[in-house]
Amino acid sequence: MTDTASTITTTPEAQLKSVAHGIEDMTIRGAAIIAQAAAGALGAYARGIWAECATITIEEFQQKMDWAATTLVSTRPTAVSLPNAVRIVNRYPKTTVAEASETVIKQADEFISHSKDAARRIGQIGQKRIRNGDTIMTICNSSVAISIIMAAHNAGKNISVIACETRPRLQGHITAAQLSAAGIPVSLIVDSAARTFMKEVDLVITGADAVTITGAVVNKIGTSQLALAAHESRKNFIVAAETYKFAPATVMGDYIEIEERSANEVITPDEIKAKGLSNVTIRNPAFDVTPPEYIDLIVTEIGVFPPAMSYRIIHDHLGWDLEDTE
Ligand code: RI2
Repeated sequence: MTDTASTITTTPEAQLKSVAHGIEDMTIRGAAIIAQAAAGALGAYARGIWAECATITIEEFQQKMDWAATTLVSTRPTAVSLPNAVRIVNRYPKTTVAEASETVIKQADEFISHSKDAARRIGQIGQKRIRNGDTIMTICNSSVAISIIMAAHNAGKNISVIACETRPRLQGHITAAQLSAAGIPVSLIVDSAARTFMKEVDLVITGADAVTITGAVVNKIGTSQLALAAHESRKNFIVAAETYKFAPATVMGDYIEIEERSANEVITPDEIKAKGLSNVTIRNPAFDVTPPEYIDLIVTEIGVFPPAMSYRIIHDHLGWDLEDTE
């Protein structure tokens, strides 16, 4: 299709790349939203290539869908919700392009609907672990951790929240704004104050980017320090994670890659120069790993589980068997 002054058109490839770029630069962020965006992009792409060329063969369709899947999965390496979503959506009968395309579109819609419903269910289930008068600490901006907190608030429980600002991208500001707008008393703290305030906290609730076979949880950098401080203070540490954030590849011994992002997020080149830090190495891992022994409960849309039950969820609920190994 050609762009003219009167109509701005774009190709299915350009549309998919636009979503991939948004995930990469974190315009689209949060493990659930990333997964929903990838699912939607795959559905739109299948629809687009089928509409663009009715003579496309099933082999050509498959090649294009494989390109789309690889493009999306390569954007951010840690949140397993992304490859899980792509794997779930990008399965279709290798019969006709019409049937394949319709299957991808249907599965994309179903995944997005399931993901939104899962967040609601996690809120309903998780809020039962919050008592009236509780103070909850959280980090980053997890839509499902917020779903639990909001569900407790909407159930009439008198709660307050301590939100860690979450350097370097300060997603904690989003959490503080969302919860205070709902009328929940919120305190915003610097991340390094987490242990100091832990004595005022009744429980910690975080999200997850990945849950491994051992029940370890990969989440925003700083999460493991909250878990350590909660463990020291004998406070419950609860993780909110949909089942599609559990990591099948870890069954076969794979590690979850911890994304290392640009140093510019931590300190700008001008600041480096002005502060005489030119010979200093700036490290910026976006996530860390919390061992299962510091996690009391994982709240999923199918119920609450101890970290040790992770394999059951991967095997029984994600329907993942050893022979699925790539
Ligand atoms: P939900 C986010 O990562 C945070 O680590 C958050 O806890 C996790 O994804 C899960 O978010 P980033 O996208 O899926 O901010 O619970 O790097 O919204």
